[in-house]
Parts: sequence; C-alpha cells; structure tokens
Amino acid sequence: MSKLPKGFLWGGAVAAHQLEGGSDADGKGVSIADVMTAGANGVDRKITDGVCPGENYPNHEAIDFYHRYHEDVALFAELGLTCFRTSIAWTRIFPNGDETTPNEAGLKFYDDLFDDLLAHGIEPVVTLSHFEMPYHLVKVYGGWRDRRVIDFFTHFAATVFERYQHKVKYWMTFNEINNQNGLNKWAFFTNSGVLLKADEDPEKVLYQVGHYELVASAKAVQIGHAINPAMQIGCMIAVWPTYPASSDPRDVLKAERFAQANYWFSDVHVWGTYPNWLKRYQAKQQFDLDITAADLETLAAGTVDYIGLSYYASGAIKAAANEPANFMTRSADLNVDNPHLQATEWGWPIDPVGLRYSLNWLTDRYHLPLFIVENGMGAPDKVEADGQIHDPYRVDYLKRHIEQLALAVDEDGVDLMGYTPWGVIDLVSAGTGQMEKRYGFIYVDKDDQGRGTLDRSKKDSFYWYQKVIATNGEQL
Ligand code: P53
Repeated sequence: MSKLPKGFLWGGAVAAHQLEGGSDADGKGVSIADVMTAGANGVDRKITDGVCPGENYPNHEAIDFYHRYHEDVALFAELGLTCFRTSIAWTRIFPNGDETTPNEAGLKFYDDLFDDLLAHGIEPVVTLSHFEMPYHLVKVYGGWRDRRVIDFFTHFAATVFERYQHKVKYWMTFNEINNQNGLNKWAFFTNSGVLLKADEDPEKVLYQVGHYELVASAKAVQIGHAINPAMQIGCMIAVWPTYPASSDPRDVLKAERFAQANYWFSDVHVWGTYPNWLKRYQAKQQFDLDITAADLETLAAGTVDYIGLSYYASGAIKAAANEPANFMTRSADLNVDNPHLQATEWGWPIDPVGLRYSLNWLTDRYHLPLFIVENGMGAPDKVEADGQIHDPYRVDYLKRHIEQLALAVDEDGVDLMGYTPWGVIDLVSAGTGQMEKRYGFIYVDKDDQGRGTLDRSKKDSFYWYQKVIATNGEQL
C-alpha cells in the first residue's frame, strides 16, 4: 500500500526563462532574465542596462526548449511524469508588458506545449510570474514600484487564464514572492524588477512592491475564478525553516521573527489580511506606504486555493548580544552553521527532516493543501566515456526528501497535492547563471561557457525516478 494518495501528482519543475531560450523568437520582448549575465559559484551575475554586445547571457539560448520541447516532452512521458510545472514568459505574450493586445505567436507556443503535455497525460502546472517580467516595465515604471504594473499584470493573467482555462487547472501567481525579504539586490531585481537607488530605504521598497504584488495576485485569483471556477490558483513561497541556534529563549524569539518576516507574504495570500506584528512594525517605522482601503478589500476577496512551495535547505540563527526592541530578522542573519547537517557544494545545508517539519508547520498555520513545486540539489555531473552519468548524490538527496514527505502525509495527515523536483532537465541556474549547477534527471550537453551540442541523455537518476513514480513513491 502506498503511503501517498492515488492521484498524487509526480512531476518536474522548470521556469520559462531558465530553459526555453528563443529569447527573441516570434516577437518575444526582452525580460529581466535577458539582461543578467552568467556568474559562477560564489560570483554574482551582473545586471546590465539592456542587452549589451559582448556579454554572456545564458538565458538567451538556455537549453533551447522553445525549439525542442516536443522531444523533451516525450522524455518526460517516458519518465512517467503526471504533471509538469513551468511558467509562461510574460514577454512572449506582452513583449513590453504595457500593450493591450497580446502577441498571438507567443500564445500559440503555449497552446502547442500544453497540448503536447496533455496528449501524454501530463498535467501542466503554471506559474504566471517566475523571475521574468518585461524589462521595459523596469525602465519605464521602475518595476513593481509603480501601481500601474498591477493592471499590466492582471491583464496578462486574464489573457492567459481565458486562453488556457481548459488546458491548465493548476496555477500559481508569483514564484518565491518572499525571496526579496532578504533585501538583497538580486532578489529585488528578479522578484520585482527593482534596481535600488542610493537614497532609498530598501525596507520601505520591499513593503511597497510586496503589497502591489499581493494586490495583483489577489486580483488574479478573483479573475481566474470568475473565468473558470475549476481552476486552482495558488501562491508560491520559498520555504527555508530556520532553527534557533540554542535553547536560549532569545534565539528562539529571533528564529520566530525570521519565520514571521519570511512568511508574511503567504499570511496575506492565505488569510487575506496582514499579520498584526507587521502592521504595527510598518506603522512605527512610518514607512508611509500606499495601501488603500480598496486594496485591503481586494486582498480579503482574493485568497489562494493552495500553497506551492520550494524547499531546498534550512538555516539556523542566533540573537545578537543587544537586540533592539523592534528587531527584524532577514536571511542575511542566518549566521550559524548547523553542526547536524552537511551542505551541498554551493553551501546549501541538506535537511530532509526540515521538509517534514515545514509541511507540518505550514499545515498548522494555513489549513490549506500544499504542493511541493521545487526541491533538489544542484551538483555537477560527469559524463563517463561510455556516455553514462552516475548521479547517486542526486538520488540520495531526493530519496531522503521523499521519505520525509511521505511521513508527513501518512503519519501527520498533511494534505499534499504533489511533488515536482526542480529542474527535471538540466537548465540555467537562477542564482548563478551556470549550467554546471545541475538538477536534472535528463542531462543537457552544455557548459558554463555556453559550449556543447545541447544533446539530451538520461542520467541514472532518470531510471530511479521512473520507478518512484511507477510505484507511487513506494520503491525509493
Ligand atoms: P539555483 C535561492 C534560494 C532558494 C530558491 O536555484 C531559489 C533561490 C535563487 O537562487 O530559487 C529557486 O538555480 C527558483 C528557481 C531556481 C531554483 O530555486 O540558484 O524558484 O528559479 O532555479 C534553484 O540553484
């Protein structure tokens, strides 16, 4: 007997900009992902002012899924996927973001992709905004700083809901909307198209853009449900449980504040209202935010149907000697190595039990179905002389996480819709722009310098995951 329910969705997750390529094909506009150069392990990607000659932009070609999806979907079907999470590149539909009429060629591409998936019995799971807003909106409107972007986004959402309502049942609004809570430059850009100015208070910017995005999400939920009530529209948050470094109550409080600060986005998505601590904090700091009474009604009326989440790792935190009374906690404060855990080559601590912990915690807080829409470990792979790729580290990571999610469902009664490990096929890393930070079951012959045939081949993990799916998670 499987511990997981019948109909549990087994999939793989990607984002349009990380695999499609075809960055100017069929009328596509320039997205924020198109102006980010390749970095390396420990080396940040550069954000350039538009597309500049001589720079290496890994997302422009990516793995050329745009032209090869048919062959790739056949591999997904062989793997046995029952769902496939991708995003719609906003710039294929509205190249600049502020047009009224959509680009038909872009709409047609996703029609064909979704048809192909459905013909293989694979349910598409679609994110509306995954780090790829039109760059034009950054230049002209300052990204999500501008209230008018809410209307551009909801027009995009309405257009694709209308078009794909009979093909796509599961949607999510903003990918990892809470990433920007760390106030780092990279996340501000990828989440919100924001380039901070020297005289700006990053916290004020965070609360303003986050608010506009939450309003846009709530409107999208209402629009989607009005178009077709059968559509399930969720939010998507990065889950990174953070433990107190010790039993010192001050560390415990510090860790709790991290959770509050990290999950206020999902609080609003799910509850339709801001948590008290944050209302108080914002008022005391006198941020003077543009939050209207009509916005608050929108938030209350557009709550999500489920919670999509990514889970990669956990952190630990210690309070400083003198915390101020109104202390805040950000990801940069995750300052303690956890001696119980080992980290990946990219320094992400591997913590399978943290997944079971998080699924319980989110269930208790939100009482909604959960969907793990990203999980995995980036690692370099070696192709043997005979073409085989042995990746036991990947199998080990995923196996230990699936064991824990099965316990959460079977022992703890968590309502879990499905599991889509990140990067079912190798793709461009969001964080570093590398190809060699690989997540796939399917290898893509391309290196960090952009060299390679783009040929696909199956890793050992492909056959392992195939068996996992075939046995509904019984044979790990
Ligand atoms: P890469 C940071 C922390 C947690 C999740 O990340 C993150 C990031 C961004 O690096 O992003 C998600 O490619 C994101 C995907 C991304 C994936 O995790 O940096 O939703 O787009 O590719 C893995 O190794």
